[in-house]
Formats: sequence, C-alpha cells, structure tokens
Amino acid sequence: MEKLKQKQMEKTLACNHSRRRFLQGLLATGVLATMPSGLLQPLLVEAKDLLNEAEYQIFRNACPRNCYDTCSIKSFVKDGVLQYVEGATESSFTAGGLCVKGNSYARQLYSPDRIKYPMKQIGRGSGNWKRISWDEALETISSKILEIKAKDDNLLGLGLTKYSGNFGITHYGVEGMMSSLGYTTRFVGTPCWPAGIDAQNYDTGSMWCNDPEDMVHSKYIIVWGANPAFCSVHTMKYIYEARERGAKVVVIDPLLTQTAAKADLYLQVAAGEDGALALGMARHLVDKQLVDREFVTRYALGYAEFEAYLKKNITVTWAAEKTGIPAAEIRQLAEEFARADPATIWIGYGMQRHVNGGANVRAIDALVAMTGNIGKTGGGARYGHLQTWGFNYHAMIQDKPAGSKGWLGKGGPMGEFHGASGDQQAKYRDRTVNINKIAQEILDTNDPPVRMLWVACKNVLSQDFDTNKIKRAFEKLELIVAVDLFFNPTVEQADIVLPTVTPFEDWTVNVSYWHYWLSLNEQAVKPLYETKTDIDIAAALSKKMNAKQPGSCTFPQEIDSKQWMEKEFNQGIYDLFGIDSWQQLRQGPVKAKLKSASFPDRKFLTPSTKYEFRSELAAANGHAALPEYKAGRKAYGPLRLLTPHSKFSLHSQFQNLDWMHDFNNEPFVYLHPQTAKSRGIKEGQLVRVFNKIGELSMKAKLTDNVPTDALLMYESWFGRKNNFNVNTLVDDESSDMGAFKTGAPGVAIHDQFADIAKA
Ligand SMILES: Nc1nc2c(c(=O)[nH]1)N[C@H]1C(S)=C(S)[C@@H](COP(=O)(O)OP(=O)(O)OC[C@H]3O[C@@H](n4cnc5c(=O)[nH]c(N)nc54)[C@H](O)[C@@H]3O)O[C@H]1N2
Ligand SMILES: Nc1nc2c(c(=O)[nH]1)N[C@H]1C(S)=C(S)[C@@H](COP(=O)(O)OP(=O)(O)OC[C@H]3O[C@@H](n4cnc5c(=O)[nH]c(N)nc54)[C@H](O)[C@@H]3O)O[C@H]1N2
Ligand SMILES: [Mo]
Repeated sequence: MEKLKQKQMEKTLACNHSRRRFLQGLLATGVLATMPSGLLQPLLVEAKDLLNEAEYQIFRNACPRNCYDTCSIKSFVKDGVLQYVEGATESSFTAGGLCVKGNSYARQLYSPDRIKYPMKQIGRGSGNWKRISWDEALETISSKILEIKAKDDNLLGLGLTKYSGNFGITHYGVEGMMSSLGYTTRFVGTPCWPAGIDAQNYDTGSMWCNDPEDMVHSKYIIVWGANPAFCSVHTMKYIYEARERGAKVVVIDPLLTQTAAKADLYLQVAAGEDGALALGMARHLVDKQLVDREFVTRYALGYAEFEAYLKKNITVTWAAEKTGIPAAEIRQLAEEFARADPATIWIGYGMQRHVNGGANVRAIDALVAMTGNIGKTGGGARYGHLQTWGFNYHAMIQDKPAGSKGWLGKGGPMGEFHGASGDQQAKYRDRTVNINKIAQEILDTNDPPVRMLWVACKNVLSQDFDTNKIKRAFEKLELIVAVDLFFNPTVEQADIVLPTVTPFEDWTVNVSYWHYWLSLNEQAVKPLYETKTDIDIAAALSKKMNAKQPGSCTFPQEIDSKQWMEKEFNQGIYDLFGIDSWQQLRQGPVKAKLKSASFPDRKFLTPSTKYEFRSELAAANGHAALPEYKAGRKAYGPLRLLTPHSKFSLHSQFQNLDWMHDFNNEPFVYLHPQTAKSRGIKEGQLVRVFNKIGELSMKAKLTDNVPTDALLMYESWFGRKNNFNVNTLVDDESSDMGAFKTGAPGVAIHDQFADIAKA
C-alpha cells in the first residue's frame, strides 16, 4: 500500500515537472505568445530551473502520429517514471524542439482519462461500462469470430478499419492479425492524400519529394494549400532560412493562415480553383516563352499537346475570373516563379481534398515541370514520399489458416498500403471496401454483411464522414471492438474496448513521409495498468482462438515486442541509412543517404520513363490524359465549410488532454464580419451551423482571415467537454483520384457547404 502511494506521488510529481517542461516547450515554439499569461506565469518561473540530465535514464522515442514531422524524441526517466521529453538534437529536422502536442506527451502517458482495463458496454452508447478481464474480452471476441465463420463459412463478416493513430511499423501487425484469422473485409484507401498520390504517379510514376531541408536553397517557394505553421512546424525553419537568403515566399490558400501571415505574398484563391490558377500561369509562360525547352523536349512526354491544350482552352483572364485573383497578379506570379532558379512548390494535402483535387495537383506538377524545376536541389513539386519505408513488414505479413475461404468476386484494386491479400491468381481474396465511405459500405455490403468491426488507430466517429450516417450504419453491426487509449466518440459506440499504449510503453521504429530521418522507439516505461500494444493484443487473441479451435489463427501466440521491432529491419534499410545495426539508433536518429533532389537523373518511373504531361494510364483510369481543367463540386449551400487541421490537436489526439484545454478551451466557428453582419451575428454569440446532413452549435468568432463566402471550423475532439464534431457536417463525396494507388478514391473534405444562423 505504502509503495503504491509512493508511486502515485511520484507520478504526480512527474506530471508537475513535465508540465513545466511543456510550458517551456510552448514558450520555445511561440504558442504562449497568443495566450493569457496570468495563468501561466508562476509555472514559467519554476520552469527556468535547469535539470541535471545525469540523474535520468535516457530513452529514444519517436512521435508516431500521422504528421509530416514525425519527431525524434529523447525521453528522461527516473525511478521508472517518464519525467519529461525533448526533441532530439541529433536530427537536424527535429532540431531539439517539439510542437505543443509533443511537449504534452508526459501528460498523455499519465492522463487520468486513459482507458486502463478491457471494458464492455452494456447497451451501445449507454455509457454503462463494466470492467472485464482480458480473458473475458478475448472470450467474447473469439466466440463471435468463430460464430461468424460457422454461419457464413468464411470470415468476410469481420471488418477492419485502421488508419493513422500510430504509424509505428510494428502496428501493421493489426493488418497481420486480420490475415492470420482468414480472408476478411478491409476498409482500404486513405482520407488524407490519395488524389495527390495518384496525380503524382500519373506524372512521374511515383510520389517522391525533395528533402525538405533543401528548401533553404530555393529562390522562390510557393506553399500551395498547406499550412505548415500548424501542420509541420519544423519545416518552417527552412522556409525562414530560404527567405533570409533572399527567397520570396508565396502562400496560396482560401484562408489567411498563420503560414500566409509569414509570407511575402498571400493570394486568396477561390477554393477548388487551383487548377485554373496553375493553368492560367502555364498559359502565360507559354506566351512569354518562359518554358524550359530542354526539360520539356528531353525529359518529358506530351508537352506539345499540353501546350496546344493551353492555347486553345486557357487564358489568364479566364483564370482570374475563376480564382478571384487579378490577371496582373497571376502574370507576375508566373513570371517570378519561372525566372527564379531553383523554384519550388509545396503542394499541401489540404488543397487536394476536392472533387477535382487530383486534376488540380496534376496542373501544379505541370507548372513545376515546364519550368525545369524537377530533379533540382531547392526545386521540386513537393508532396510526400515513401522512399524510406522499405521495412520487412514482418508483423503485417501473416499466413491465412489452412482452408480459409474468402471473397470470390473481382473487387477493386488492393492499394499499396493496407496489407490486404489475395492476388488475381489466388482463388480467394480479402473483400476491399472504401474506408472513406465506411457508413455507406457497411449499409450496402451483404452476402455476407459486415457483422463485426475491429477499430484500431482510428477514431471513426470523429474523423470519418457523415457522423449521423455512421451511427446509423453501426446499428447493423453485431459487435464493435475498439482498441484505443481514451474514451473517444468511437469508443462510446463500441461494445468492447481494449486499452492500448502510448509510444513510451512500446517498441517500434518510425520514418516520415516528408523528411528523411529514421528513429527508434524504445520502451521507456512498462505498459501502465492492463494496457497492451496492438501486436500483443493480436498474440493474446491468437492464443485464445487456438485454445478454442486449434489452427484457427496463425498469429504467433507469444511474442516479444522488442524482437518484433528488430524483425522489421533489413540490409536495405541499414544501407540506406548507413548503419550496421538498429542498436546504433540508440545514439540518436539517422538520415537516409539520398540525394536531396528527387528524380536527380530526371528518369521517371512512368511507362515512358519520362515526365508525362500526357498520361495514357490516367486516360485508361477514366481521367483526362493531359492535366486539364476540371470543375469543382456544385455548391449545395450558401457558404463553403472548411474544416482543416488544428495547431492543438493531431486530428482527434491531444486536444482531449486537460493541459491542452488550458490553451484551447472551446471550439468556435470563424466567419467574416460581413457574413456575420448579414445574418445579425455578433462576436461570441451562440450560433447554429447546419446543412443537409447535420447541425452543430457553438460560439462565433469574427475574422477577415476567412473569405466572405466561407465558414471555418478546426477538426479536433474536445474530450468529454462538448459534442463538437465537424464531420457531422462533412459528407462522404469522393474526390476524383486515389483508387489507382491507394485502393479507393479520396474524399472531398473541403467541398462542403453550410449555412449559419443565431442559435
Ligand atoms: N473534417 C475533416 N475530417 C478529416 C480531416 C480534415 O481535414 N477535416 N482530415 C483527415 C485526415 S488528413 C486524416 S489523416 C484522418 C485521421 O484520422 P485518424 O486516423 O482517425 O486520426 P487520429 O485521430 O490521429 O487517431 C485515431 C485514433 O488512434 C488512437 N491511437 C493512437 N495510438 C494508437 C495505437 O498505438 N493503437 C491503437 N489501436 N490506437 C491508437 C488515438 O487515440 C485515436 O483515437 O482524418 C481525416 N478527417
Ligand atoms: N498540428 C497538426 N499537424 C498535423 C496534423 C494535425 O491534425 N494537426 N495532421 C497531419 C496530417 S494527417 C496531415 S494530412 C497534414 C495536413 O497538412 P496540410 O495539408 O498543411 O493541412 P490542412 O489543414 O489539411 O490543409 C492545409 C490548407 O489547405 C487549405 N485548402 C483547403 N481547400 C483548398 C483549396 O481548394 N485550395 C487551396 N489552395 N488551399 C485549400 C486549407 O484552407 C488549409 O489552410 O498535417 C499533419 N500535421
Ligand atoms: Mo492526413
């Protein structure tokens, strides 16, 4: 008892201590500058005490969230308690600093709100939760799986939806667990970046961006529909440095974001009209003879046709009408971009979440290509890359039990990211359905229906689209199992919740889809309470399944998560990163030995090995062969609703912590004063925001950072504080591209419309 009390005290102390570090971190990242200081002053004074590092045991960790920055972390443990975290200094990208969310990690680990034990809910959505043992939880789950198999003669009634809660490589063991049970139903695709992935694949045969650190060499940077001041704070330093060296920075976004506020020039484009802007610029470059003739003749295919298309169909005046940007500004922007060498465009994920998002990305790629900026340090059409992801996927690749039956239908493509298995030769395959239309797919899928849903690394009710429809679809499911850390809106609709861990209780390895660094994630403290990692849960389930029906699950029944982390490495990874063993990562993260420019020899992975202005593959997949203009979604309401990402959350993560509430206590809808006036809405007033699928109420904030025809709400989950959920108002309309490489089209998150009125 005494010992237990002592431990509790230590943890509380640890939290006070790490809270000071958190505030210190905030001070460093400038977040506190915008906050009322009275509340924080006393703590900040204490935070100045310097710590003696020698007293701590130091571990290496990585932030595994779906974020460009994927930070390398140094963790400080004393007496078995994580005292505080820091950004690693060995990575020039993380450069010793974490964001506001990273600095709150100690609180996430020791949050009193964590799910501590397996629990079952008596009456879905009732809140009547009862603690149960792991044995009881696994008994219920395995019985259901066997029942489904007996009823349907296959396991297609078991569905998995998993996305980006944790990108640690061993977490692909969740997909592995599904494979080890049989052929199942997989929700495939991504809500994030698929239209742009396909677009870049049509143009270059791949998706590969320059090292973000080489942006310091750019002479002209266009940040096009990205908001790194919120979403990639570590990249901002390269943009600042480029500016100090004389580069011009331009931001193109319908919102005047914090990134735009730091730029030399901000252009408020009409949402969804980026293609018109890029093509208008391209036309002007043709007229001004500012095209890089060497690139377009030697390294590209179909440029002459593209030029003919521009001359026939596009004018700068037309582009000005479409985009709302004056023709003179379009001309100036095009000329400045073409004359700077090297010049680069960062194509954000935000700008491709439209019904024409893929077409718009292709038009921007074309602009970078025709100015000869591809294959150059400091140049490039930067979107993302998977160059450093060549792990073994040992946890993911598992055999089916002998005699498994599955999907006989043709089905859509598998996509590259999901570990769904079966090929054209195999008799059976997993049944793949669109992750972005989870509600519709559950409602529509029969023979057999999805009976049981496994949710991991995904907060469906917060992050997926048309919340009300998802709730209706969930009624069709017989059992919902959620594996999570907190009682989020998805867990609230589950029957069983299994408690899982933070990165500090886990062994895994992490890389980024943006920078070129590799980080080890060590277990710094033992898993708290009764929590288990995703792969330990898979092993425990396998043990139970095999006890009940030998041979029903191939997943190993006893695993060592550290060994499983080791099994993800291979010689290719060692060579790419210039290390001999993973143990070297204990000294700190390492960077891939890659040239800073993508496609440095200007050889592309397209069928022609050239940059393809004309893509037959795009045409074969039902798109225009050329990067042509594609119109946006027809408005179905008076105001466009934009729901981008918040500084204080990583999607639904972190904002639920009490520490975050100190800084961001309540969600708002932001609108232009003129729009507010026309509806008689005043600052701070309670309002309703509504459209054809739902309604929300919150307070209004007036700002001319938002265009007059739009509303802004940041996505994030506010813990138990209120019912704010932007996806009550965002439907599941698809974007044009994504199915080619990710297995399903993306979703037009920013092509949404709504109205607002006083509550
Ligand atoms: N309206 C609107 N909706 C959007 C977007 C938008 O801009 N606007 N953005 C979209 C985009 S880009 C994305 S990427 C998606 C992201 O959507 P999700 O992938 O759902 O993102 P998160 O909220 O980060 O994480 C989901 C859950 O994973 C849990 N988790 C964390 N670690 C682990 C772990 O180790 N194991 C398990 N089992 N669970 C874990 C977290 O607690 C959290 O509840 O949202 C999309 N939805
Ligand atoms: N703090 C924080 N960081 C994150 C995340 C987070 O949730 N929070 N999420 C991570 C993930 S999963 C992702 S995908 C990335 C997202 O990173 P970003 O793409 O940078 O972020 P978003 O907020 O999705 O969208 C960026 C911008 O796109 C703009 N936009 C919307 N429609 C259009 C359009 O039609 N044209 C143009 N030009 N702009 C448009 C929005 O106004 C917004 O400012 O960030 C990652 N980093
Ligand atoms: Mo994302």
